[in-house]
Amino acid sequence: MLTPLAHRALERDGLGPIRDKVLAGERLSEAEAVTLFEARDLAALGSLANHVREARHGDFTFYNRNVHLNPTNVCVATCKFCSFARPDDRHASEGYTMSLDQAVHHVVSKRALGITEVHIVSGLHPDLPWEYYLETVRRIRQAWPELHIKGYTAVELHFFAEKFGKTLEQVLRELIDAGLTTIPGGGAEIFAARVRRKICDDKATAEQWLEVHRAAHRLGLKSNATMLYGHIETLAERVDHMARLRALQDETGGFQVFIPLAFHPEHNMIGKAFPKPTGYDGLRTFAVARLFLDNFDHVKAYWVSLGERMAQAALSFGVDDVDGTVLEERIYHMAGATTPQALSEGQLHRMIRFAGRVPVERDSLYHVLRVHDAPAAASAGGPG
Ligand code: V47
Repeated sequence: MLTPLAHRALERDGLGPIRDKVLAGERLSEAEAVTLFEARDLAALGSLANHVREARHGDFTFYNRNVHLNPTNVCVATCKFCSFARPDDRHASEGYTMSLDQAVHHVVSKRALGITEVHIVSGLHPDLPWEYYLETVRRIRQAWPELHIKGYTAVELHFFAEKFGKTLEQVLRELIDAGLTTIPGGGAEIFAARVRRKICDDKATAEQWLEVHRAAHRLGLKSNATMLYGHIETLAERVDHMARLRALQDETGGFQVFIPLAFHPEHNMIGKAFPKPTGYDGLRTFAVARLFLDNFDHVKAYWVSLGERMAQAALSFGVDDVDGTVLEERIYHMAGATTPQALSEGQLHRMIRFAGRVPVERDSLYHVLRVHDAPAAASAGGPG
């Protein structure tokens, strides 16, 4: 429910008509989304997004028990924001490529932890054969039949199709046969051509990224969508990004969740020019996403990218998912993230409970595995 104070603030700032559309369940235009980004009263904007969040999910806040696998950071692309990629693994350049045994062991060794998902993201390696990617999935599937395998961004899948002379359908079908179950949202960055030309001009275009997801949805795979914010993009370009996702979602219904990712400036080519986006910017981005993406069920605050405290605050700005235990994250930590490399289930519960929400363990398709509705402990502070 919107408080009288939020109503008054929205009226005062001329946002009454947008509020009325939201409350009536009507779709917002791109211009209205830009207006919301520019709203003066962050708390009132948050209340509106929270209204939509609670109407959809109540206090439920989703997380999963997952492990990340980054089999190689060797990459032929030269994205200016990336701190993870290396041109080769021949010298002491922090470039690495796991053998198949290492990659599979990295995942299977976590079995005792009750993990339900592996999230696989690699670099665009110039030499690895197609069998390497297929075998990674196949061997994890054989060793651990019930594990969800969320693997390979649209940028990687597009690269595989080009490099190995296959259609997107062939690439996806072979991976599905090997055991792939969903596709992560990485590689989307900002769709606007102006931005991609400047920060990632040698990987899949926006149209190609969207085409991979369209093909995946057609084959019955669910997928996620990200947006890298807080660098050279304008607010209108953020809205354009979300509008393209909303249009594809209207067409296929295959996206599960939208994940705004905060730019991390350390050890990459553009970090000196663009400091880390502020908490204010993060919160308004989550709120506008929740209000604009009326056909997305979930909005995720990836705690690794945002920090645990901001992720907790985001739960009042439209967010209903905090990702998971993560286990050994590399991409953000090479870009200066100071968050832990993993959180225990207990830490995730505390983060969620002390924001007044209910932790709900989900699987990769958002089936509820367990609702942890025990009351919060008596201490007032929550996670330190
Ligand atoms: O595509 C790379 C981003 C993404 C930096 O699908 C950076 O559930 C900030 O997509 N600063 C990969 N961001 C991670 C990703 C992801 C993460 C969590 C959950 C899911 C999901 C997907 O990381 C890349 C890029 O947009 N990234 N470098 C950086 N310096």
